[in-house]
Amino acid sequence: MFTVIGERINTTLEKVKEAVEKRDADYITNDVKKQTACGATYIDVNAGARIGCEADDMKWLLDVIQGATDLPLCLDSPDPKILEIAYGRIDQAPMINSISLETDRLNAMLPFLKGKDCKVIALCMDDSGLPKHSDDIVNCAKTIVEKLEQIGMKREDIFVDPLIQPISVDANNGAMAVEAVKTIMQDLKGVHTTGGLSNISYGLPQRKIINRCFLLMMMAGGLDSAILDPMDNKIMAVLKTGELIAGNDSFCMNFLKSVRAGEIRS
Ligand code: THG
Repeated sequence: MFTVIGERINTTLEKVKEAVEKRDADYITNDVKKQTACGATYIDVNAGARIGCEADDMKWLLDVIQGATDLPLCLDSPDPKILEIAYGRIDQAPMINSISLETDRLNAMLPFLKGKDCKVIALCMDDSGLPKHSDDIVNCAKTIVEKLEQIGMKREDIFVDPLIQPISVDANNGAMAVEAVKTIMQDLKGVHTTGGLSNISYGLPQRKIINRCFLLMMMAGGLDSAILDPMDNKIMAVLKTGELIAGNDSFCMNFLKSVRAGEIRS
């Protein structure tokens, strides 16, 4: 089954930031309930935007969100200390977002992850910065999966993120990500692939149509998870139709169910 990571609880979004500042639990509760109803599998929680407040904001958000949904959470921070605090505050196995091959992050995250009951997102990035070729991404993926397997993690618990970069910056960034996902799914059998889809459309108008088309191309490469807005019903319709066409919907059951529920219309 495709894993949808709902991206809306992120303090870089102005409304979320305001709600967190005011400790407006109703706003967060309402949003999380909607993401849940729209078909999220995980709720991403990113409290990074208010400098110096990340730990307190994260704790408050986790308490509110867990009162609003039964879904597991995707703890989104580059800071291993924040992830430790967050992990201690939740009552269901989370997804940890994220680990990478950057030396400091890797050295802090491997001991943290060892023996823990969780999934993890592995960013294909090392100390040399953002990948420039799909081979860089695939090589990063292979190294990081090997390191995670060495500490006892199973491939089925690893979500490899090729690090999607804007198409406005380099015309090859879309094809590079698709190619990387294809090779990762072939060469590292058993892992999942995911990513922040909307990165692709950064800096362009009409971003949602770009995100939707990109999702479908990534799914053709084997993508089986994405960080997206589940309340965008058009991207969710593309997702479900993509699953149908990719052969992941036996007897078209899910597609037909979504049509009957009014979630998919031509
Ligand atoms: N990989 C991983 N984690 C990630 C990302 C990734 N976490 C953060 C980010 N990228 C994914 N999360 C979001 C959350 C919200 C939005 C986009 C990505 C969003 N953006 C608005 C848009 O796209 O139109 C604009 C922002 C705004 O309104 O301020 O909603 O790549 N592992």
